[in-house]
Amino acid sequence: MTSVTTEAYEAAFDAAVAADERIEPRDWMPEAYRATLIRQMAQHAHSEIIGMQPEANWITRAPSLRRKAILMAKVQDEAGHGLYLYSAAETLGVSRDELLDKLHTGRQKYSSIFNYPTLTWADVGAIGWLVDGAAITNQVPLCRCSYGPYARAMVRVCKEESFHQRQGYELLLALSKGTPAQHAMAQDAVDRWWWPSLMMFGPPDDASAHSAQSMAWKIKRHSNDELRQRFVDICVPQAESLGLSLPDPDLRWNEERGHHDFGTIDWSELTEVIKGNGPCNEQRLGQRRRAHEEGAWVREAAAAHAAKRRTAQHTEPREATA
Ligand code: FAQ
Repeated sequence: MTSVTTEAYEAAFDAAVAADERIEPRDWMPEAYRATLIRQMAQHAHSEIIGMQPEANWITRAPSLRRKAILMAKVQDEAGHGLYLYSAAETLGVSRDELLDKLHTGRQKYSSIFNYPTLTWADVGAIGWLVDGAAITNQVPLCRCSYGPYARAMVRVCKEESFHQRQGYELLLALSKGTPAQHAMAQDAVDRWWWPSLMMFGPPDDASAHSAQSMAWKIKRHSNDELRQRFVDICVPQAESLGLSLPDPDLRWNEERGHHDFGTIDWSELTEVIKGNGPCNEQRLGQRRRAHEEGAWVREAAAAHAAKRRTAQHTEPREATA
């Protein structure tokens, strides 16, 4: 391709992004745009499937049949989200095997939040309310991402996440209104999950390596700090309705800004968790690698079955349709 043609392609790409048109898999795109999307979408997909682990830990111990059925459906939904996202990433020319290999060898990340333990049943509620709540706040703008397959996957994911957030809220409400011991369990879970949930939005804007470029490409529509602030503003009245407090003495309404001020986040904790030193990093990745190895026979059987069907179709007698 001559440089004149490349420039023409670049101009067409820039014009499409400026006009809020969607970039589709067969469209020309800068290599750095493709790489950024693969990085973010892979991290997102990995988060969905690793995110199944902390909650799945409670499926066998859910306190009622109703709660168990809800939790099983939620964990299955997360697996589904991973599949939509891996499929969407594959439209960029990478294979699912390659992405999983990068996850298993620590060359791609997943969300820091899933490296914390689920110590009590109330943690299932706190994950639904706070973690799914943060995920929705981050992902609703991704429904308008400039890359078509990612944006479309997000529409369905957000609908399901919204159900997840409500089930978490409802679970916490039941505990908060229950016995004093149940109320204390709910409060303890919120105390432990609040700050890690704020870290899900990523480093502060002045330390976010990718935000400016991703926003210029309209992959991200808002900065990490904007979305974090939006999340805090949404959570404060919800915590009040739940009858639970948020563990931040500096949290207060700022009339001038029209937002809640909140305390300083311990960014060294996020850095450590991302580096692999969180409370459960080793356990989560170990479990993921084991599940992948133990599932090898399922992938092989599915591939063999597909190959058999293809052969059968080719050798089927023609008279049947003549
Ligand atoms: N954890 O320059 P930025 C869910 C990394 S899904 C780990 O700000 P960017 C559903 C970042 O990758 C939750 N790493 O980066 C669910 C980059 O590293 P790199 C996942 C983090 O991409 C609920 C570096 O730090 N959601 O919860 C984190 O512009 C319940 C510099 O950061 C998504 O992935 C972190 N918290 O913005 C499932 C949403 N923050 O790649 C089960 C899509 C930052 O250079 C149960 N992703 N890093 O090596 C995004 O929106 C963005 O990627 C951000 C980060 C906002 C996460």
